[in-house]
Formats: sequence, structure tokens, C-alpha cells
Amino acid sequence: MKRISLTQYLVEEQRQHNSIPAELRLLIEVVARACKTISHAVGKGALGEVLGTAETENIQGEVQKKLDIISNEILLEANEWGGHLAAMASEEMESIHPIPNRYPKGEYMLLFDPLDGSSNIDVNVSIGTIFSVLKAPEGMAQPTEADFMQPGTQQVAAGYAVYGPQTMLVLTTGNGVNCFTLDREMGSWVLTQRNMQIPAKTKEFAINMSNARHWHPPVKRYIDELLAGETGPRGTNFNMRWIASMVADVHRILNRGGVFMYPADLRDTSMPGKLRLMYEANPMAFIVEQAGGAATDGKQRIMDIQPHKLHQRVPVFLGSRDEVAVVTSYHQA
Ligand code: AHM
Ligand code: MG
Repeated sequence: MKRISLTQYLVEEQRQHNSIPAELRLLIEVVARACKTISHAVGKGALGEVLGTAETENIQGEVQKKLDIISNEILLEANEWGGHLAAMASEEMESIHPIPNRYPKGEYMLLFDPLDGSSNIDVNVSIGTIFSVLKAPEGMAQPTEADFMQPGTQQVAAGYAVYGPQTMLVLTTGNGVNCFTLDREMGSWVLTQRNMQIPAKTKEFAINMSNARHWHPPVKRYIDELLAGETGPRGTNFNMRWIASMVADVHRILNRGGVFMYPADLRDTSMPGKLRLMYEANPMAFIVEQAGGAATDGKQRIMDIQPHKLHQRVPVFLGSRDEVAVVTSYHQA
């Protein structure tokens, strides 16, 4: 088998479709390199003294794990000096991270959830890194938080790395979705799946069932119908999976279909859902749509949402097109 590296893929993509300018290519390569470093830290586990809780909380008041902080640092340091970025924003930092004045600035802005699925770190279950790339407004000396308030449709690239039995990088630049596997011995990313496609139909769903008593009626109706099986209104049996790492759940759905849900619920109307629009929902929505799936917040396409703050949360329904359409239609009824 002829091996195509991430670098070769990006160069050829640029030649054929002119879709990846040199600066964006550098950005993607730097992020991929940082993910390699994070993968290495994750793989060391207790031997690298990276497990357990740090003494700090992040902006959303969540206790940070050591690996949350380490991964955040790795991504910041890797991306600061290359000249490809104007600013960064992270789920783990209260405000945006401007590029220090000692370095040249570029035209892109990078957003990331450095380590998604934190509750799985210490139990050796798959976790990941999610990232999203926006363009900085032209002529800006120093981007502000307001410059990040762009809907997901403005993303020029998005991806995630999943740290599981294998480390993989899934990437879109708006021209389909491709998957690279980390060759741990060689230290290189090798193209292993081209043009991933999510089947439109599925019989598998993913939701945290322990929140069922808090759900709004449309979600309750939808899940009740799936659970009713072949004698219910859907006339078929559905299976359930919930890994509690969005990256791993989405990766399964990209490979064999399914619908992933993290809805808002009755507990707190001021905090709709758990997942964050800018670091989780938007990049995953971009990837899922590029693979032929759909992503809504129950009412509208996630990528059409106009953000109003950096750490905004949204309800998420994404995956196989037909199922996302059903659960979304129940919210409209
Ligand atoms: P995190 O970014 O703090 O790790 O939280 C996001 C994660 C998602 O990866 C996952 O889908 C969800 O939280 C799991 O939530 P729950 O613990 O309610 O099942
Ligand atoms: Mg997360």
C-alpha cells in the first residue's frame, strides 16, 4: 500500500483544489503535531504522572484534570510562534489568547477543546482534542473576543484527534472528511480513510439516559419511540451507545452511522445543554455535514447560530441525516 502522509495530502489538496493556502496548511500541521505530543502524554498515563486532578477550576467552574492543562499548554506553545495565527481561544481559558508581540501574526484564529471527555482520562477510555479554524477580520492589529463571534459556516477547517486504541486525526477543510492514523513508530500521520460518509439511516443512538427525567417533551418523545422497538411507532429495534467522550461517540457515528444527542433540559434554562458551541458543536457540525450528516440544536442548523459569547453552550443533535431530521421535527411540532 502506498502511504500518503498528512503533509502530502495537504500539498496535493492545495494543488488540485486550491482549498488549502500555505498558511492554513502550516496551521493544520502544527495542530497535528501538537496532537501527537498530547497523544504521547495520554499514552504514558500514570508513568508520565499526567493522571488525576489539578488544583484549579476552568471558566465554567469545572475541576480541571492535569491532562486538560497539559494539553492546553501544548496547543498554545505549538501554535504561538509560527506566524499563522492572529489569536487563539480555548475551552480551558477564560478569555482569548492573543499572539505575543514578539511573534508575527497570521490571518487565522484557532479555537480548541484541548482534551475532550475529561471524565474518561483516569479510566483509560478514549478521549480527544477538537479544533476549529476561523479567519481573522482583515486589517486587525489584535483580534478581540468580538472577532470570534462568527457562525460555524465561516469555519475554514475543523478536526479532531481521538486518543484511543489507535490515535487518529479526522479533518475537513470543506472538501469532504478524511482520516489519518498516527504511525507511532514513524511519528507520522498516514491517510487511512478518504471521504468518510455517514449513512443517512441508522438504528443506533447516543444520549446520557440518566438525564431522562429532566428532558423536554420533544426529546422524551423521540427517545421513547426509539426504545419502544419493533412494536412501537418506529417499527424497529434501536441500539444505544454512550462513551461520554464526544470525540469517540462522533468517531463511531462517522464510521457506522448513528445519532448523538446532548439536549438542553429542564434544570437550568439559562444554560442550554452542556456542550460548547465554539469548541465542540461547531467543529463537529462542520465535520458531520461534510460527511453527509446533519447537525442541529433542535430548532436550527448549528452552523447558522450567531454566537454571542465565547463559552456559549448549545443543545446538540447530530449524525445520520434522517434521524436528526426526525428529532428536529419534534422540536418544531
Ligand atoms: P468536557 O469537555 O469537560 O470533557 O465535557 C464534554 C463531554 C463530552 O465529550 C461528552 O459527550 C459529554 O461531556 C459527556 O457528558 P456526561 O458526563 O453528562 O455523560
Ligand atoms: Mg469538551
